[in-house]
Amino acid sequence: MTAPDGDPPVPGLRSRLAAAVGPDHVLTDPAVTMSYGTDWTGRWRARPLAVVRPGSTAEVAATIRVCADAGVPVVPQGGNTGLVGGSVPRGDGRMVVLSTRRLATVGPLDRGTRSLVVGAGASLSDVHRAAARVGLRYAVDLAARDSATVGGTVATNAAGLRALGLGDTRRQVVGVEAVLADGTVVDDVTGPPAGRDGFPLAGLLCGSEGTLAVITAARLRLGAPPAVPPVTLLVGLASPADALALLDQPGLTAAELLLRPGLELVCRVGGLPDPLPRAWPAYLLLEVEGEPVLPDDVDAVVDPRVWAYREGMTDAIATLGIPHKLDVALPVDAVPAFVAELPAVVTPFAVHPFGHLGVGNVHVNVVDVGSGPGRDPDRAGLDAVDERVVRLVHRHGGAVAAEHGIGVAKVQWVGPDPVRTRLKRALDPAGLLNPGVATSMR
Ligand code: FAD
Ligand code: 2HG
Ligand code: ZN
Repeated sequence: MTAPDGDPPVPGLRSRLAAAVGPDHVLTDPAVTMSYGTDWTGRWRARPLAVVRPGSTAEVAATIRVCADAGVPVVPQGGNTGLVGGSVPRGDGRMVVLSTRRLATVGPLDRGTRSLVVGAGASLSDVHRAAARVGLRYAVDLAARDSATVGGTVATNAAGLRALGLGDTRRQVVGVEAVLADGTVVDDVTGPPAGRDGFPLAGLLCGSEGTLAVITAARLRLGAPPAVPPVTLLVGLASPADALALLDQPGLTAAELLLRPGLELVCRVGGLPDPLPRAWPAYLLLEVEGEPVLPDDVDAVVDPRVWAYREGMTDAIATLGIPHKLDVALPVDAVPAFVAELPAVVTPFAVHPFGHLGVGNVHVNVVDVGSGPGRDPDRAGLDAVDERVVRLVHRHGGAVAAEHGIGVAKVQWVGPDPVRTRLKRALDPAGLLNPGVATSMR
């Protein structure tokens, strides 16, 4: 394969990849591959050298070996819904995208341990449906459930809408099968679910962001759904600080914060009515398995459909332009002050903060409201704003990376990590897997 535009030629790569996965599953036409080279927000974009779509673990291993021999970096990609730029190549014509979407098997289920083996390319919705068919549920859920894959959610340690009550992905992964950077297949998925002969791969690979191995399958723990449907309500609040008093109640599975400008945006974009008779500066969506505990005078609507206001945020913000997303973690009590200080910090841009208040995870979305979709946010000067938001996060005792991972968006803020660096050197000494992601090495 010869890459255009002066990129280094990689002789014979295409035919070797075709031998590994079949010619139909090696894509090189930019009209097709650019969608794999563009992240969900449109902020990161680079032409893949090729997109390879293996249909089995053996084909993943063969692909990795071909790329390792040729010295071509590999970007593992699932649903490409990641929001930190880690699922697309860096630099035109330099990296192969390994798409896991054909690894979409669901099952078998082990009834005794209530655990389900799933291919890395299965979507979260596939897992939810499989769990529901046997009267169980999978704890992790996101608005991107139809596209986000099991491999991607393990690789990012996705948390999502019910992390408060049910835990993040790490809490659900019992075992993982993966391919290392030299093509070795490692596995603690097959065999008895309680077997622990090998190294606990789930702990190693949850949150590794495609930098240590390509995950090909996972064994996921399923749980019993609540005996009666949960109560979902949206509460109007005079300020985000008022939300804190509502967090301490039994059976709380979700506690999601919205501010009035964000809610208005979702209503406008989604054609939704105002959810409460009067407008409030802030809103808290609560999901409670049991009886919610609320003050008498609270303005609230009880209806599971209020999830639409919360789940519509990301799409609604995308209509304003390409946002700078900083998904940050804060001590829960610090969230109201952090959110109150944000507008001054991001000026002259607009900010839409929202997120998983119950676990202190705030999604800071900074937008150049004048830009409209498609404008390059870096040229608009949003980069400089990140620095100021990061300083505010640190002032409040927070961390810059939370459920979305580090990707390329946060590398400059997290600094070198001795454990990450040593693991990377040990498992991927040539820097084949997702170079530039989550670590400044290679
Ligand atoms: P991708 O975007 O394809 O990849 C993400 C990262 O994982 C990349 O670094 C990639 O290299 C790596 N990767 C992917 N598959 C593999 C694999 N098989 N082996 C090794 N590495 C791999 N995230 C949350 O945590 N909580 C939310 O509530 C949430 N809501 C979202 C809502 C919307 C509308 C959108 C667009 C995104 C949301 N996200 C959320 C972000 C995103 O959905 C998650 O990060 C998700 O885990 C990514 O899954 P994916 O399959 O799309 O992975
Ligand atoms: C969510 O919680 C996602 O809806 C996306 O993590 C957050 O769009 C975002 O910033
Ligand atoms: Zn989130």
